[in-house]
Amino acid sequence: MAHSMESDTRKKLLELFSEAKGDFISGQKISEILGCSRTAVWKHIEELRKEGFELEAVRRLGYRIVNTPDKVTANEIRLGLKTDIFGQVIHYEEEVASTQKIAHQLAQEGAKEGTLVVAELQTAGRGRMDRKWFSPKGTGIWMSLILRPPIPPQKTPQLTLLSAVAIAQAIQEVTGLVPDIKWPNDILIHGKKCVGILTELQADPDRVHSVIIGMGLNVNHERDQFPEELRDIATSLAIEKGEKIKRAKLIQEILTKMETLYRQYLQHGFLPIKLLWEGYAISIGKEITARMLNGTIRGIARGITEEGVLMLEDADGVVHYIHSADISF
Ligand code: BT5
Repeated sequence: MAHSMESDTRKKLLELFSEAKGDFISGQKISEILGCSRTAVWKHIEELRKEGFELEAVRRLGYRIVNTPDKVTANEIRLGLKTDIFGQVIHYEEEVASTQKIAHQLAQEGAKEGTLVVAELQTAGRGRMDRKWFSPKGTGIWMSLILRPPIPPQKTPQLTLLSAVAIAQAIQEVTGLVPDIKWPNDILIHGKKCVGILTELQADPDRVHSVIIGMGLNVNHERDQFPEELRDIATSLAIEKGEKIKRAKLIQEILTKMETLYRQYLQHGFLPIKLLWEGYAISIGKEITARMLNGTIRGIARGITEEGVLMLEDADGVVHYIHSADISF
């Protein structure tokens, strides 16, 4: 596996281009700021070009960035990223079994909060309960974020809901589409799933070591790129929007929204998140079926508790508190 943790120089160079907002920066200035020779600058530029960045070079004016590729490399995500913590360390891989697996490993080795693992392709992407998550190359966002929240393990499902809100907000901001959240971990557009979230823990009974938030978004898939069995239940943002979306831009927006909500959450608790979540929720007030490991309950979804637990009222008026289930309408 080729690891790509780019050099600080490259990071600085991308920051420079980001600050220049499409204007030229002279080679001289770049070499002064980066503290390297003009030849070295030129080599870095060539490297960026190989990654698909379009850079214009004009004599006496210098370099400017014309276009960024639709890639999810660390460079792409970094260019213009405005967070303090989330995504400040990025592990990008072309191909992985599952970004969750790598994130778990890194978390165990002590990775910092906010570390992001992202890949172009997952060969063994997974959903809850070992279900498969379809993660083809180049069209989706397959990523895992490492958090180290000072909360007890039983509260971590709240982070799934927090992530769902952040992703919904980011989708709305970038595409203008208005997504729905289906408790607990699906985001739908026009009734079809385009995002799945998988929250996993490394914890003792009373202490969380890390929470790994796995996020899978169908972004630029076309209808016929989905396997038969998903075609009627899944969709992508591009299908719904009618145009392709820059994935790195969306990742940046997700990280930004998540960081903001996470700060709010740590400061004020779950209530503000719950209110936002309810604004996107489609299951509440509706008749639904909840399938759990130990049985099925049909009833009216009455809402979620302060803890993020679903309240489901059956035909006898009994309210069931559901921690994890699959919901259908
Ligand atoms: C989820 O599980 O929705 C969580 C998916 C999390 C995926 C991310 S990608 C990055 C990170 N690395 C991983 O390995 N995983 C995470 P669940 O609620 O169990 O839903 C799984 C079900 O969704 C499957 O059984 C299929 O029916 C359906 N499905 C599979 N792939 C899909 C896709 N690409 N789009 C929509 N639905 C899909």
